[in-house]
Amino acid sequence: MALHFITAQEAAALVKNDDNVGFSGFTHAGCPKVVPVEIAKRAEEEHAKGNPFKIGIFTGASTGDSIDGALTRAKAIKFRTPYQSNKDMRKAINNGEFEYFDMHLSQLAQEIRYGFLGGIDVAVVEACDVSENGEIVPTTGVGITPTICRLAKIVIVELNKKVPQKLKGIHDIYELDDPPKRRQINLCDVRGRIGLEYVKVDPAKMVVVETEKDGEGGKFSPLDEVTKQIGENVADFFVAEMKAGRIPSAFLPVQSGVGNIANAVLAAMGSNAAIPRFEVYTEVIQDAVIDMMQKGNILFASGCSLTLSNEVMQEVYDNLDFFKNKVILRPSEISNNPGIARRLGIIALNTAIEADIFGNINSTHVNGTMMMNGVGGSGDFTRNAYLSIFLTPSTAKDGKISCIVPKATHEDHNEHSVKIIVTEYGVADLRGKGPRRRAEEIIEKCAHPDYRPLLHEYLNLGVKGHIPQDLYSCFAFHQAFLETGSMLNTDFSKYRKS
Ligand code: 0RQ
Repeated sequence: MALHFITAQEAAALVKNDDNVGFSGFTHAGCPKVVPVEIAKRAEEEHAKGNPFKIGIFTGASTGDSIDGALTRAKAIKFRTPYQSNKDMRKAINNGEFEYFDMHLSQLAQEIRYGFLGGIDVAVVEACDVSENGEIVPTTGVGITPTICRLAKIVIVELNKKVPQKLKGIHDIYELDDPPKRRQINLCDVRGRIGLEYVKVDPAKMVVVETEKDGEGGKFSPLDEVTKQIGENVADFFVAEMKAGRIPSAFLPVQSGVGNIANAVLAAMGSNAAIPRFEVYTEVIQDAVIDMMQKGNILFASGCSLTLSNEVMQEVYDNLDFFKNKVILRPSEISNNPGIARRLGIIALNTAIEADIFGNINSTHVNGTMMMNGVGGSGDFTRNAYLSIFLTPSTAKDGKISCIVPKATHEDHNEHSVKIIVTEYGVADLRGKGPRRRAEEIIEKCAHPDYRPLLHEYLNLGVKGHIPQDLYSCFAFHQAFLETGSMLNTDFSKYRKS
C-alpha cells in the first residue's frame, strides 16, 4: 500500500471535538509542529461559528509551543497530562481553564493501556522516516509514541525533512506487557537494546503530512555563580563518596533533570578530574551531555529525548556516526522505569522548588497552590535511585524567598526517598539521620545564613514528638512572604498557641 500523503489542514480535519489526541515527543524534542497548529486554527474557526471544540492532550512530557502554546491560546484543551512547561499553559492551568492531571512519566503509557484515562482517538507523531508497511522512525524524542500509535484509530505522521533519516538506529522501541504477566525487562546495562529501531503500526490507519519545520530548542542560560557553586558542591560530594567507598570507583549511571542547574552539575562533574568517565541513564539528554561526550567525559547516554538547543542539535546531526554509537533513545516507560533505575543503581539529580528542614521536597507547586511544571520524571527516579539528590539555590526572588522552609507547602518527594540536598552553601547528607538531626544538617549546610536563625527558632519551638512540626506556625514563612513580600519577616509568635 502506498503512503497516503495529506496536508496539515486535512490532517487537522480528522480530529473531532472531544477526541483524545496523543502527541509524540518528550519536551520540545520529537514533537509534531504543524498539525497541532492546524488543530488550534480549526478550534478557533469552530469557536467562531459557535461550535464546541476541545480535545484531551496526552504527551510524553512537556512539548514545544506548537502544541501546548498554540492549543492553549486557541482554548482547544479539555484535559492535559502529564508534565508541561509552557507559560501560557501554566497560566491557564492555574486559572482553572481545563483539567490538568500531573503524574509520574513512567506510568503514563501503562495507565493509557489500562484504560484509566480514556482511549486515544488520534495519534500525531513526528518521524524522520516512514515506510509503506507502517514502520515509523521517531525523531529526537520518544515519550509515549509506541503506545499511542498502537491504540489510536488514526495515526497522523508528521514527516520532518529537516531531521536526517540517518537517525534511524538510535531508537530502541519496546512496549511493556501488561500485568499480571509482564515479562522481565531484559536490560542489565545502560547500553542494552531490547526493541526495534522503529514503531510499527497498521499502515491502514496511517496518513502522512510532510514538513520542513525547524526544531524548537531554546538556548540554556550561561552558568551564574550560584548554579556553578551548586555544581561544584555536587562534584566534590561525589569525589568524597568515591573515596569513602560508597560510590564504586567505576562510578554509576547518572540521571539529571531539566533546566540550567542540572546542566551546570554535569558541567562541574566534567571539570573535576577526580570523577571518572561515566554513563548516563536519564530521560532528557541536554546540551552538557553532548559537550561532555565530545570531550570524552561521558561514555554513553540512554535517554528518552535529545533536549538540545537547535545549535547543539545541528552538531549532533552533522556527526551522527559518532553519536549513534553513544546514544540510545527509549520510550518513557523504559527510560524512566523504576525497576531499571534500581537495577542499574542510578544517581538521581533533580531540582526542587523548596525543601523543608525534614527532607521533604516540593518540585511542583509554588506556595502549595500555583502549578509550575509538574512532577515529570523526578519521582520515577527519586524513589528508586541508588542515591537521590535534590538541588536548589538557597533562596529565590532576590533572597525574599527561602528555598529551605519549615514545612514544604506541597510534597512531591518525601523524607523517605530524599537522601541528599545541595545548595550553593553546601551538601546536607540525610542518610541514617532522624528528623531532628536531618533538620540541623539541612539548616547548617544548605540554608542561606540570613534564614538560619529563623529555621533554628522553628526547630526549637519545643514541640514534642518524633518530628517537631508545629502545626500552627509551619507555614509562617509563606504567610510572611504573602503578607510582607519577604520570608525574612517571619514571626512565629503570631501563629503559636501559647
Ligand atoms: O522563576 O522563572 O520567574 O525566574 O522558579 O527556578 O531556579 O530557574 O530552576 O528552571 O531548573 O526549575 C523545580 C521548576 C526548577 C524544575 C523546577 C522560581 C525561580 C524561577 C524556576 P523565574 P530555577 P529550574 C526531569 C525531572 C520538576 C520535574 C522534574 C521542575 C523558577 O526543575 O519542573 O524534576 N522540576 N523533572 O525564581 C517561588 C520558590 C522558588 C521559586 C524557585 N521556593 N518559590 N518561586 N522559584 N524556587 C524533567 C522531566 O521530567 C521532563
